Amino acid sequence: MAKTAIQSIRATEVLDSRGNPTVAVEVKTEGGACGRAMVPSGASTGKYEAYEKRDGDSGRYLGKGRISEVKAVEGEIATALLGMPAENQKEIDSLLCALDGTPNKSRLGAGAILGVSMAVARAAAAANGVELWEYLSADAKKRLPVPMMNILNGGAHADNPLDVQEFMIVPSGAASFSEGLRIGTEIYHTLKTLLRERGLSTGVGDEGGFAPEISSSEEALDLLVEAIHAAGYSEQTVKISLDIAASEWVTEDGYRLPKRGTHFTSEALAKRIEGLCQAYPILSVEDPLGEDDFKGFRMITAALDGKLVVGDDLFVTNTERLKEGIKACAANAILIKLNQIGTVSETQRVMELASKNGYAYIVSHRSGETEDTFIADFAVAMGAPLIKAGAPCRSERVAKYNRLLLIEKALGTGALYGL
Ligand code: 2PG
Ligand code: MG
Repeated sequence: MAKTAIQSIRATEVLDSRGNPTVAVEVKTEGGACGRAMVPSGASTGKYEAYEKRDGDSGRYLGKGRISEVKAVEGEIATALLGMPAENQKEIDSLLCALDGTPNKSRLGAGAILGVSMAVARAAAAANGVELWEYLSADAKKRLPVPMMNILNGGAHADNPLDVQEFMIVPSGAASFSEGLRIGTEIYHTLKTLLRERGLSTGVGDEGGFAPEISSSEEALDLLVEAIHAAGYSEQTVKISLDIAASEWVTEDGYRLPKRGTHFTSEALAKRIEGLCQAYPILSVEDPLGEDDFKGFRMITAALDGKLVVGDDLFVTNTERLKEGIKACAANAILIKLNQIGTVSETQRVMELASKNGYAYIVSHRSGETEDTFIADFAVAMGAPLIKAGAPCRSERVAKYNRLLLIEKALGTGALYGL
């Protein structure tokens, strides 16, 4: 039996950063290599995402248990995969999809499938004696992604009155990843001081960003600009990115801000966001419109020439959805979340399609995370120019940044950085 053949697959129900159950998977090879992975979970999930299967047993974790996915991993999936070489990632991922047999992985559950897919990649890397980023590398050039740090939280990630979900700072003008991370972190602490001075709360939301009792986007953006300047930086070095997460606002007749109650048509919402993008140093805007509003996306992409318009719920890391977007000229960048599609190989495929069609890609965490740092290695391996991993606060967010610091060190002077 080959040393890299899969010998065992185990799964465990563990907790994510919001205290909800998720799935951890451990894959061992005949040669004694081991790969572990944990699956994240979203709050503002797109309706076209792969299916996160929860038990629905109200007697355990308020119905949110993941025992059925654990059983799927240790039962059907393990039976099908035992003995296969762990390097056969593509074959294993196709087999997982075929075994599930549904278009959205709802039979076995996307958590079970992705947990196995990621743990297999880690086991193969370990069996080959290399780091995950080296093992998955598509390119000889190594790029460290620019961090998009979500330092003001709103929307579904915080109980404050802000309707926009994420206000991020992006130190794209820094000389290196470590310098960018330091700059972003200094701005984060400076923002904390500014909030305190104004008597605003410095409690944090799901992604470690502050969640003060402010309601207007302008007020939030003014605070960010002030914090950038007060920390000693300029808009040349540090840009701002927004995740509007507008799928959360969709109603039968357009959009309604859930907290403020204001109503918009697609055109009016696009205009409102265009206005914000022109008034502030904005690099990118994610999900400015809802997940079915390809027409609105096309409009705003044309209007916001030179800025990144990012599809998250719109594309859900899915090649078919991205193809539709390319045809419709909707957005010019795609957010990449492994658990939206459910296997490593499918995620790589959508990134290749994006790249071929001139769409930028941004690797992203979920609002419900774990200490797993897979996305840090994955971003480097895939040459992603940007990574969205939250504020420099809370260990499930910081773990990704710390992992990137270690990769940067390992790469030495060979590491590229910047957009
Ligand atoms: C998003 C993500 C991550 P969630 O909308 O981009 O920030 O949030 O994981 O809740 O979908
Ligand atoms: Mg989003």
